[in-house]
Amino acid sequence: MGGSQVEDSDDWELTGPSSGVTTMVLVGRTGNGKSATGNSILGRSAFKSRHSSSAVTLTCDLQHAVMNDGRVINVVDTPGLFDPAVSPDFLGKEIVKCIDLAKNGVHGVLLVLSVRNRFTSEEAAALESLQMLFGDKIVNYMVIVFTGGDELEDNEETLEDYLAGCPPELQALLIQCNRRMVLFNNKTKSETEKASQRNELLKHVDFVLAENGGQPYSNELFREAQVRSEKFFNQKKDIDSLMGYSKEELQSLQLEMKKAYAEQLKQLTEMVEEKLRITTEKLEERLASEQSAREQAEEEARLAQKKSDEEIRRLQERLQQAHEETENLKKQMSKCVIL
Ligand SMILES: Nc1nc2c(ncn2[C@@H]2O[C@H](COP(=O)(O)OP(=O)(O)OP(=O)(O)O)[C@@H](O)[C@H]2O)c(=O)[nH]1
Ligand SMILES: [Mg+2]
Repeated sequence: MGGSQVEDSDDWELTGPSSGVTTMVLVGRTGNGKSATGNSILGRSAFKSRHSSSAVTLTCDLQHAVMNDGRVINVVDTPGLFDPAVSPDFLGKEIVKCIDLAKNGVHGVLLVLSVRNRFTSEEAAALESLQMLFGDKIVNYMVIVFTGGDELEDNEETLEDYLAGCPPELQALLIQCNRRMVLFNNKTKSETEKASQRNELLKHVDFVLAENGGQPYSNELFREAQVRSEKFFNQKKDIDSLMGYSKEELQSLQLEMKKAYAEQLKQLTEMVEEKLRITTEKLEERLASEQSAREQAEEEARLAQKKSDEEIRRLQERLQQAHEETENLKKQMSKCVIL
Protein backbone atom coordinates (compact mmCIF):
# COMPACT_ATOMS: atom_id res chain seq x y z
CA MET A 1 0.00 0.00 0.00
CA GLY A 2 1.29 3.49 -0.75
CA GLY A 3 0.91 4.66 2.81
CA SER A 4 1.10 8.40 2.42
CA GLN A 5 -1.53 9.00 -0.25
CA VAL A 6 -4.79 10.12 1.32
CA GLU A 7 -6.62 9.44 -1.94
CA ASP A 8 -5.47 5.86 -1.94
CA SER A 9 -8.58 3.77 -1.30
CA ASP A 10 -6.60 1.15 0.66
CA ASP A 11 -5.46 3.87 3.04
CA TRP A 12 -8.99 4.97 3.62
CA GLU A 13 -9.98 1.49 4.64
CA LEU A 14 -7.12 1.25 7.12
CA THR A 15 -7.11 4.75 8.50
CA GLY A 16 -10.73 5.61 7.77
CA PRO A 17 -12.92 6.88 10.59
CA SER A 18 -14.44 3.58 11.65
CA SER A 19 -11.38 1.34 11.57
CA GLY A 20 -10.18 -0.39 14.75
CA VAL A 21 -6.45 -0.69 14.24
CA THR A 22 -3.39 -0.01 16.39
CA THR A 23 -1.48 3.02 15.18
CA MET A 24 2.03 3.75 16.38
CA VAL A 25 4.17 6.76 15.48
CA LEU A 26 7.96 6.55 15.47
CA VAL A 27 9.74 9.69 16.64
CA GLY A 28 13.36 10.45 17.45
CA ARG A 29 16.59 11.86 16.17
CA THR A 30 17.84 11.11 12.67
CA GLY A 31 19.85 7.91 12.55
CA ASN A 32 18.53 6.47 15.84
CA GLY A 33 16.89 3.60 13.94
CA LYS A 34 13.23 4.66 13.55
CA SER A 35 12.79 3.12 10.10
CA ALA A 36 14.67 -0.05 11.07
CA THR A 37 12.41 -0.37 14.13
CA GLY A 38 9.33 0.18 11.93
CA ASN A 39 10.51 -2.65 9.71
CA SER A 40 11.07 -4.92 12.71
CA ILE A 41 7.55 -4.21 13.99
CA LEU A 42 5.94 -4.80 10.60
CA GLY A 43 8.11 -7.81 9.82
CA ARG A 44 9.08 -6.54 6.38
CA SER A 45 11.26 -3.91 4.74
CA ALA A 46 8.51 -1.34 4.53
CA PHE A 47 10.67 1.72 5.19
CA LYS A 48 14.04 2.67 3.78
CA SER A 49 16.72 2.34 6.46
CA ARG A 50 20.42 2.45 5.87
CA HIS A 51 23.69 3.79 7.11
CA SER A 52 24.16 7.34 5.92
CA SER A 53 25.58 10.51 7.38
CA SER A 54 22.59 12.44 6.05
CA ALA A 55 18.92 11.87 6.85
CA VAL A 56 17.40 8.87 5.09
CA THR A 57 13.68 9.31 5.77
CA LEU A 58 12.62 12.58 4.21
CA THR A 59 8.88 12.52 4.76
CA CYS A 60 6.27 10.90 7.03
CA ASP A 61 4.90 7.64 5.75
CA LEU A 62 2.34 5.10 6.98
CA GLN A 63 2.70 1.38 6.39
CA HIS A 64 0.70 -1.48 7.83
CA ALA A 65 0.87 -5.19 8.53
CA VAL A 66 -1.62 -7.82 9.59
CA MET A 67 -0.27 -9.90 12.45
CA ASN A 68 -0.75 -13.67 12.67
CA ASP A 69 -3.64 -13.18 15.09
CA GLY A 70 -5.38 -10.88 12.58
CA ARG A 71 -4.46 -7.67 14.42
CA VAL A 72 -3.80 -4.75 12.07
CA ILE A 73 -0.81 -2.59 12.93
CA ASN A 74 -0.23 0.84 11.42
CA VAL A 75 3.23 2.33 11.75
CA VAL A 76 3.94 5.96 10.91
CA ASP A 77 7.62 6.59 10.20
CA THR A 78 8.85 10.18 10.47
CA PRO A 79 12.05 12.07 9.62
CA GLY A 80 14.03 13.53 12.54
CA LEU A 81 11.32 16.17 12.96
CA PHE A 82 12.75 18.15 15.84
CA ASP A 83 16.40 17.92 14.78
CA PRO A 84 18.05 21.35 15.08
CA ALA A 85 18.62 21.63 11.31
CA VAL A 86 14.93 21.25 10.42
CA SER A 87 13.30 24.44 9.12
CA PRO A 88 10.00 25.56 10.73
CA ASP A 89 8.32 25.48 7.33
CA PHE A 90 9.21 21.85 6.71
CA LEU A 91 8.38 20.93 10.29
CA GLY A 92 4.87 22.45 10.06
CA LYS A 93 4.03 20.60 6.85
CA GLU A 94 5.42 17.27 8.04
CA ILE A 95 3.55 17.48 11.34
CA VAL A 96 0.30 18.09 9.48
CA LYS A 97 1.08 15.10 7.28
CA CYS A 98 1.78 12.95 10.30
CA ILE A 99 -1.45 14.07 11.99
CA ASP A 100 -3.34 13.41 8.79
CA LEU A 101 -1.91 9.89 8.54
CA ALA A 102 -2.71 9.13 12.17
CA LYS A 103 -5.95 11.08 12.35
CA ASN A 104 -7.86 8.33 14.17
CA GLY A 105 -5.60 8.87 17.12
CA VAL A 106 -2.30 7.41 18.17
CA HIS A 107 -2.17 4.29 20.33
CA GLY A 108 1.54 4.50 20.98
CA VAL A 109 4.24 7.13 20.53
CA LEU A 110 7.49 5.23 20.12
CA LEU A 111 10.45 7.36 21.08
CA VAL A 112 13.41 5.74 19.38
CA LEU A 113 16.78 6.17 21.08
CA SER A 114 19.98 4.38 20.25
CA VAL A 115 22.36 2.79 22.72
CA ARG A 116 25.08 3.62 20.18
CA ASN A 117 24.50 7.40 20.55
CA ARG A 118 24.60 9.37 23.76
CA PHE A 119 21.31 11.00 24.80
CA THR A 120 22.00 14.68 24.20
CA SER A 121 20.45 17.84 25.62
CA GLU A 122 19.29 18.56 22.04
CA GLU A 123 17.26 15.37 22.17
CA ALA A 124 15.80 16.44 25.51
CA ALA A 125 14.86 19.82 23.99
CA ALA A 126 13.30 18.08 20.97
CA LEU A 127 11.14 16.07 23.29
CA GLU A 128 10.10 19.19 25.11
CA SER A 129 9.00 20.74 21.80
CA LEU A 130 6.94 17.62 21.07
CA GLN A 131 5.27 17.90 24.47
CA MET A 132 4.60 21.61 24.02
CA LEU A 133 3.05 21.04 20.61
CA PHE A 134 0.92 18.03 21.43
CA GLY A 135 0.40 18.55 25.16
CA ASP A 136 1.93 16.85 28.20
CA LYS A 137 -0.58 14.00 27.94
CA ILE A 138 1.41 12.62 25.02
CA VAL A 139 3.94 11.24 27.51
CA ASN A 140 1.22 8.88 28.80
CA TYR A 141 1.32 7.17 25.42
CA MET A 142 5.07 7.04 25.11
CA VAL A 143 7.15 3.90 24.98
CA ILE A 144 10.93 4.22 24.64
CA VAL A 145 12.54 1.90 22.13
CA PHE A 146 16.30 1.49 22.49
CA THR A 147 17.89 0.21 19.29
CA GLY A 148 21.26 -1.52 19.12
CA GLY A 149 20.37 -4.51 21.31
CA ASP A 150 22.94 -6.55 19.34
CA GLU A 151 25.74 -4.14 20.28
CA LEU A 152 24.89 -4.32 23.98
CA GLU A 153 24.90 -8.09 23.69
CA ASP A 154 28.33 -8.03 21.99
CA ASN A 155 29.64 -5.99 24.93
CA GLU A 156 27.95 -8.37 27.38
CA GLU A 157 25.94 -5.48 28.75
CA THR A 158 22.27 -5.37 29.72
CA LEU A 159 19.95 -2.42 29.19
CA GLU A 160 20.01 -1.83 32.94
CA ASP A 161 23.85 -1.64 32.85
CA TYR A 162 23.64 0.87 30.02
CA LEU A 163 21.04 2.97 31.85
CA ALA A 164 23.02 3.04 35.07
CA GLY A 165 25.42 5.51 33.48
CA CYS A 166 22.94 7.52 31.42
CA PRO A 167 22.54 11.32 31.75
CA PRO A 168 20.01 12.74 34.26
CA GLU A 169 17.73 14.01 31.46
CA LEU A 170 17.24 10.45 30.27
CA GLN A 171 16.70 9.18 33.81
CA ALA A 172 13.98 11.82 34.23
CA LEU A 173 12.38 10.79 30.96
CA LEU A 174 12.30 7.14 31.99
CA ILE A 175 10.51 8.10 35.19
CA GLN A 176 8.04 10.24 33.23
CA CYS A 177 7.28 7.23 31.03
CA ASN A 178 6.91 4.91 34.02
CA ARG A 179 9.94 3.01 32.70
CA ARG A 180 8.01 1.73 29.67
CA MET A 181 10.91 0.70 27.49
CA VAL A 182 12.00 -2.08 25.23
CA LEU A 183 15.32 -3.06 23.71
CA PHE A 184 15.28 -3.80 19.97
CA ASN A 185 17.85 -5.63 17.94
CA ASN A 186 16.96 -4.60 14.41
CA LYS A 187 19.77 -6.73 12.99
CA THR A 188 18.58 -10.05 14.34
CA LYS A 189 17.77 -12.88 11.95
CA SER A 190 16.12 -14.93 14.69
CA GLU A 191 12.35 -15.13 14.18
CA THR A 192 11.92 -15.90 17.89
CA GLU A 193 13.80 -12.75 18.91
CA LYS A 194 11.87 -10.67 16.35
CA ALA A 195 8.53 -11.93 17.68
CA SER A 196 9.56 -11.54 21.30
CA GLN A 197 10.66 -7.88 21.01
CA ARG A 198 7.56 -7.02 18.96
CA ASN A 199 5.27 -8.70 21.52
CA GLU A 200 6.98 -6.88 24.37
CA LEU A 201 6.42 -3.58 22.61
CA LEU A 202 2.77 -4.36 21.85
CA LYS A 203 2.26 -5.33 25.49
CA HIS A 204 3.43 -1.86 26.52
CA VAL A 205 1.19 -0.21 23.91
CA ASP A 206 -1.84 -2.25 25.04
CA PHE A 207 -1.08 -1.39 28.66
CA VAL A 208 -0.85 2.32 27.77
CA LEU A 209 -4.19 2.11 26.00
CA ALA A 210 -5.85 0.37 28.95
CA GLU A 211 -4.36 2.97 31.32
CA ASN A 212 -5.89 5.70 29.16
CA GLY A 213 -9.37 4.23 29.23
CA GLY A 214 -9.00 2.57 25.81
CA GLN A 215 -8.83 5.98 24.15
CA PRO A 216 -6.03 6.66 21.69
CA TYR A 217 -4.07 9.89 22.05
CA SER A 218 -5.78 12.82 20.44
CA ASN A 219 -5.75 16.57 20.85
CA GLU A 220 -7.44 19.45 19.08
CA LEU A 221 -5.15 19.06 16.06
CA PHE A 222 -6.05 15.40 15.65
CA ARG A 223 -9.75 16.12 16.20
CA GLU A 224 -9.63 18.85 13.57
CA ALA A 225 -8.00 16.44 11.11
CA GLN A 226 -10.54 13.75 11.94
CA VAL A 227 -13.58 15.97 11.41
CA ARG A 228 -12.11 17.07 8.12
CA SER A 229 -11.35 13.54 7.02
CA GLU A 230 -14.83 12.29 7.92
CA LYS A 231 -16.31 15.08 5.82
CA PHE A 232 -14.03 14.18 2.93
CA PHE A 233 -14.78 10.49 3.36
CA ASN A 234 -18.55 11.08 3.26
CA GLN A 235 -18.30 13.42 0.27
CA LYS A 236 -16.23 10.82 -1.55
CA LYS A 237 -18.85 8.15 -0.81
CA ASP A 238 -21.65 10.50 -1.97
CA ILE A 239 -19.89 11.23 -5.23
CA ASP A 240 -19.11 7.54 -5.79
CA SER A 241 -22.82 6.69 -5.39
CA LEU A 242 -24.14 9.46 -7.65
CA MET A 243 -26.20 8.23 -10.59
CA GLY A 244 -27.05 9.88 -13.88
CA TYR A 245 -23.99 12.12 -14.02
CA SER A 246 -21.58 12.19 -16.91
CA LYS A 247 -17.96 11.17 -16.43
CA GLU A 248 -16.89 14.82 -16.86
CA GLU A 249 -19.41 16.04 -14.26
CA LEU A 250 -18.18 13.44 -11.75
CA GLN A 251 -14.58 14.38 -12.44
CA SER A 252 -15.30 18.06 -11.88
CA LEU A 253 -17.12 17.25 -8.58
CA GLN A 254 -14.14 15.22 -7.46
CA LEU A 255 -11.80 18.05 -8.39
CA GLU A 256 -13.86 20.51 -6.33
CA MET A 257 -13.85 18.15 -3.39
CA LYS A 258 -10.08 17.79 -3.59
CA LYS A 259 -9.68 21.56 -3.77
CA ALA A 260 -11.82 21.98 -0.65
CA TYR A 261 -9.74 19.31 1.06
CA ALA A 262 -6.50 21.07 0.11
CA GLU A 263 -7.91 24.33 1.50
CA GLN A 264 -8.79 22.63 4.80
CA LEU A 265 -5.33 21.10 4.92
CA LYS A 266 -3.91 24.59 4.50
CA GLN A 267 -5.97 25.80 7.46
CA LEU A 268 -4.70 22.92 9.58
CA THR A 269 -1.13 23.75 8.53
CA GLU A 270 -1.69 27.34 9.65
CA MET A 271 -2.97 26.07 13.02
CA VAL A 272 0.11 23.89 13.46
CA GLU A 273 2.46 26.67 12.37
CA GLU A 274 0.89 29.04 14.88
CA LYS A 275 1.29 26.44 17.64
CA LEU A 276 4.89 25.86 16.57
CA ARG A 277 5.58 29.58 16.67
CA ILE A 278 4.25 29.75 20.24
CA THR A 279 6.25 26.64 21.17
CA THR A 280 9.47 28.13 19.78
CA GLU A 281 8.81 31.43 21.54
CA LYS A 282 8.20 29.71 24.88
CA LEU A 283 11.35 27.60 24.50
CA GLU A 284 13.41 30.66 23.57
CA GLU A 285 12.00 32.58 26.56
CA ARG A 286 12.88 29.70 28.86
CA LEU A 287 16.36 29.34 27.41
CA ALA A 288 16.90 33.10 27.76
CA SER A 289 15.76 33.08 31.39
CA GLU A 290 17.97 30.03 32.08
CA GLN A 291 20.86 31.86 30.42
CA SER A 292 20.31 34.98 32.53
CA ALA A 293 20.03 32.85 35.70
CA ARG A 294 23.30 31.16 34.71
CA GLU A 295 24.96 34.54 34.10
CA GLN A 296 23.71 35.84 37.45
CA ALA A 297 25.05 32.75 39.23
CA GLU A 298 28.39 33.19 37.45
CA GLU A 299 28.51 36.87 38.48
CA GLU A 300 27.72 35.95 42.08
CA ALA A 301 30.45 33.30 42.01
CA ARG A 302 32.88 35.86 40.54
CA LEU A 303 32.06 38.41 43.29
CA ALA A 304 32.40 35.76 45.98
CA GLN A 305 35.78 34.77 44.54
CA LYS A 306 36.86 38.43 44.45
CA LYS A 307 35.78 38.87 48.05
CA SER A 308 37.64 35.79 49.14
CA ASP A 309 40.77 36.87 47.18
CA GLU A 310 40.66 40.23 48.99
CA GLU A 311 40.19 38.49 52.30
CA ILE A 312 43.21 36.30 51.61
CA ARG A 313 45.25 39.37 50.59
CA ARG A 314 44.25 41.18 53.79
CA LEU A 315 45.13 38.14 55.90
CA GLN A 316 48.49 37.85 54.15
CA GLU A 317 49.16 41.54 54.83
CA ARG A 318 48.25 41.07 58.49
CA LEU A 319 50.47 38.01 58.67
CA GLN A 320 53.33 39.93 57.09
CA GLN A 321 52.73 42.81 59.50
CA ALA A 322 52.70 40.42 62.48
CA HIS A 323 55.85 38.82 61.15
CA GLU A 324 57.59 42.22 60.89
CA GLU A 325 56.38 43.21 64.34
CA THR A 326 57.75 39.95 65.77
CA GLU A 327 61.10 40.55 64.03
CA ASN A 328 61.23 44.11 65.44
CA LEU A 329 60.38 42.86 68.88
CA LYS A 330 63.07 40.21 68.63
CA LYS A 331 65.62 42.85 67.60
CA GLN A 332 64.63 45.12 70.50
CA MET A 333 64.83 42.24 72.93
CA SER A 334 68.30 41.23 71.76
CA LYS A 335 69.43 44.89 72.20
CA CYS A 336 68.10 44.81 75.76
CA VAL A 337 69.98 41.58 76.50
CA ILE A 338 73.30 43.11 75.19
CA LEU A 339 72.78 46.20 77.33
N1 LIG B 1 23.63 -2.62 14.98
C1 LIG B 1 22.42 -2.08 14.88
N2 LIG B 1 22.21 -1.13 13.96
C2 LIG B 1 20.96 -0.60 13.87
C3 LIG B 1 19.89 -1.02 14.71
N3 LIG B 1 18.79 -0.28 14.37
C4 LIG B 1 19.16 0.54 13.38
N4 LIG B 1 20.46 0.35 13.07
C5 LIG B 1 21.25 1.05 12.04
O1 LIG B 1 21.22 2.44 12.28
C6 LIG B 1 21.28 3.16 11.05
C7 LIG B 1 20.17 4.17 10.98
O2 LIG B 1 18.92 3.47 10.96
P1 LIG B 1 17.61 4.13 10.33
O3 LIG B 1 16.50 3.15 10.58
O4 LIG B 1 17.82 4.55 8.93
O5 LIG B 1 17.47 5.40 11.25
P2 LIG B 1 16.33 6.53 11.19
O6 LIG B 1 16.10 6.97 12.59
O7 LIG B 1 15.17 6.05 10.44
O8 LIG B 1 17.09 7.69 10.40
P3 LIG B 1 16.43 8.88 9.50
O9 LIG B 1 15.51 8.26 8.55
O10 LIG B 1 17.63 9.49 8.84
O11 LIG B 1 15.77 9.81 10.47
C8 LIG B 1 21.21 2.09 9.95
O12 LIG B 1 22.51 1.81 9.51
C9 LIG B 1 20.64 0.88 10.67
O13 LIG B 1 21.02 -0.34 10.08
C10 LIG B 1 20.15 -2.06 15.66
O14 LIG B 1 19.30 -2.49 16.43
N5 LIG B 1 21.43 -2.54 15.69
MG1 LIG C 1 14.26 6.72 8.74
